[in-house]
Amino acid sequence: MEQTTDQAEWLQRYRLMYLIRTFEETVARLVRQGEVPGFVHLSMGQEASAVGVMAALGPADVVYSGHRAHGHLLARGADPLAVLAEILGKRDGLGGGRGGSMHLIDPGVGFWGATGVVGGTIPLALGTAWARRESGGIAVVFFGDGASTTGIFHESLNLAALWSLPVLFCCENNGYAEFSARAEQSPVAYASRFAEPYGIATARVDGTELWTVIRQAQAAVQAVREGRPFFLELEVVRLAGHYEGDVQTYRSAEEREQARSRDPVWRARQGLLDSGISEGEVAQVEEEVKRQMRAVEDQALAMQWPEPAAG
Ligand SMILES: Cc1ncc(C[n+]2csc(CCOP(=O)(O)OP(=O)(O)O)c2C)c(N)n1
Ligand SMILES: [Mg+2]
Repeated sequence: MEQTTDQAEWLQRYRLMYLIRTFEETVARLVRQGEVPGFVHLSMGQEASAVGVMAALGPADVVYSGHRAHGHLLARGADPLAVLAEILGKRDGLGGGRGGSMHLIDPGVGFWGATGVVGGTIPLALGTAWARRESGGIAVVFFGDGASTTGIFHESLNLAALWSLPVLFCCENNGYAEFSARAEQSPVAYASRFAEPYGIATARVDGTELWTVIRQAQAAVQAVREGRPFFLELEVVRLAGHYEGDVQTYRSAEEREQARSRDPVWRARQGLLDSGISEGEVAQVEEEVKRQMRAVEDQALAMQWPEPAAG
């Protein structure tokens, strides 16, 4: 079948989501094999949020993230080999192998950094937005529902509203902060409610549905380009543990099963098939991505470590 432009674009977005999933499955296995120094937080269940928001951005926009950042960085267009090399601590990784999974950065694709400090990049996005008011670019910051209970988050919302900064707050609400469900961390059910008293426009969407995220992100980005902050809450699922190795005794089997039924990669795949793209075409994309990841893994494992004495 000859593809229409739309179908080609959908397939391209799905490829990216599938790449993020396959990348993280590879990382999970490498953790089990003892190849990964430091902690790793996987974003399985949050792929539609990453790919959907990035689809609404332009090259002049700047993105920040937190400790669950692999998907954001790959969706922004980073080279999977350079990302995996960094996670493995290799010399040719994005940060020379010194940062690891929680401190990814790639200014070349407009990704100005991730951090293990919960909420830590939110004020950085404010500073970037301030500096970009004249140039037209916007700042986007991803953080979790847990980060929305920190002081730095509220200080940032206050200033962003006061100064009408072009910043898009993307809260990925996966219902957990480490091992605590939302109801155990805050009496406020939804993070976007925090934005309302500051007069910041909000939207709360199903963050597991790619096309919903794209549509809503485009509207949000448009508002921000006109000079107003916007708070986009993406309701996602956390399909993995808080960190790799977390046995999740605090989650019931039913709740985990329910989360799996909202798997964004599976939902995007179904959407492709419903739109008339054949099973064969989808399977071919998946095969190509798996082959790509096998090559990336082999190359990353063969790379050199940094010199201990090097800066
Ligand atoms: C300032 C700070 N406080 C506490 C922690 C410990 N910590 C690491 S992840 C996390 C939970 C974050 O939850 P959320 O923002 O919802 O992100 P998620 O892990 O769900 O993606 C906490 C409390 C930290 N890293 N930094
Ligand atoms: Mg969370």
